[in-house]
Amino acid sequence: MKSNSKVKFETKCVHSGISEYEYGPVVPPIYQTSTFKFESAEHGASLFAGEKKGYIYTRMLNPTIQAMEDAIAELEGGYKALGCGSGMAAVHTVFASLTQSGDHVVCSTAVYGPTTTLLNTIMKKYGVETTFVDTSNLSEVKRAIKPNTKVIYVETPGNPTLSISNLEEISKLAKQQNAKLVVDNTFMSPALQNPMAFGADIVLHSLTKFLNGHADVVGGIVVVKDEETYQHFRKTLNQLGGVIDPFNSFLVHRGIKTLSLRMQRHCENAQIIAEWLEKHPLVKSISFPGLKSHPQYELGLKQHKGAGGMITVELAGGLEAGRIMMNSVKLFQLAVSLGGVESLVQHPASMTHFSMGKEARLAGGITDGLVRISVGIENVNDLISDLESTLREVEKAKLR
Ligand code: LCS
Repeated sequence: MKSNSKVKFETKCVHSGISEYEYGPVVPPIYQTSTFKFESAEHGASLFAGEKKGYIYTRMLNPTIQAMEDAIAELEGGYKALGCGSGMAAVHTVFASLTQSGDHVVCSTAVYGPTTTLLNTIMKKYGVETTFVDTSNLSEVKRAIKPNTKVIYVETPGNPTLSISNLEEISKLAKQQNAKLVVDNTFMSPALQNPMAFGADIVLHSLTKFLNGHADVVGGIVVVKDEETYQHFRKTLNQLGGVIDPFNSFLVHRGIKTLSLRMQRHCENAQIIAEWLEKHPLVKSISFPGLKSHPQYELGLKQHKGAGGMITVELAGGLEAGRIMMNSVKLFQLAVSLGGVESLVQHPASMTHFSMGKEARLAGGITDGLVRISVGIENVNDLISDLESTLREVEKAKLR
């Protein structure tokens, strides 16, 4: 389907990225090949020289991968996209493309743990310095910008605190500084938030989460706005080598067809569960963008089309209470990752955000008692029954 088509998002989910293929299949074939034959020596040379268009080698480009990339570029309102082997490969491709030694990055404190670790280790080793700030607080972002700031990197809602950053205002700050605003849109998916509509330059996702939606693929994607950036990023990705493969691209493209439906159910279920949890006497604090108690609730209404499927809670009784909760769930599964059709719980301090270290965690509001819930698309009453019996186990321990 052609880009910039006027059809609605739900229709784009079904049709984006699909073009004409030999024999007329309605879904893109899986081109499970590492390399492509040239018609002649001259043809091969002209492909490498960029004089002719065509496929050369799957690390460089492959039709199944490209179909999935085109679909996501369209859903995000971008120009083109680059499929990566994981969300972290996407994060690395972005920093390797946009920075060099001596540059500075401003990054949200509430980001996926390994993103913080990548900036604090590998990027630091190559001479890129990062200042971590609460990007939901604009004056902190302003204060952190230095003459050599090249990237402002925002995750909104942030993992795992779900704090929301004002993309429109941060994009103005980035423009003034001639820096790029990069947004990790994993928690919302393009169904609920399009950061480029608020001025973001680059959008990335872990495809492992809502976009694929079925917990059976690890992948990432970077969406860009123009040909020059696309070519630059493509060269970097080709050199780093962290590309996605054709079969995983096929699965992601298949998952996208139900993205709109799935996100609707994730949002409905999470809203009901968050409201239920907020009233529960054992819940000390809760963060969910769809609750009026969320500090950036109003901003969320402007920036999102829905509050998403992620909830973070702190139980009265702290870490021990959270441990009992995680060990007694039956329908919810105790596993990291998120955004799949099945509901999951996990403990950020000892799991997803462990690598950051306690000091960085506390600076980002990630206390030891936080439990993160990824709400799936099951029947919401079944999910609540599971949480009810789980919290009865916590109550029995008399930790309050
Ligand atoms: N960005 C966000 C917001 C993420 O949540 C993750 C993974 C990544 C990037 C990296 O993606 P990956 O390389 O895993 O595809 N988040 C995970 C989480 O919260 N639990 O397990 C993985």
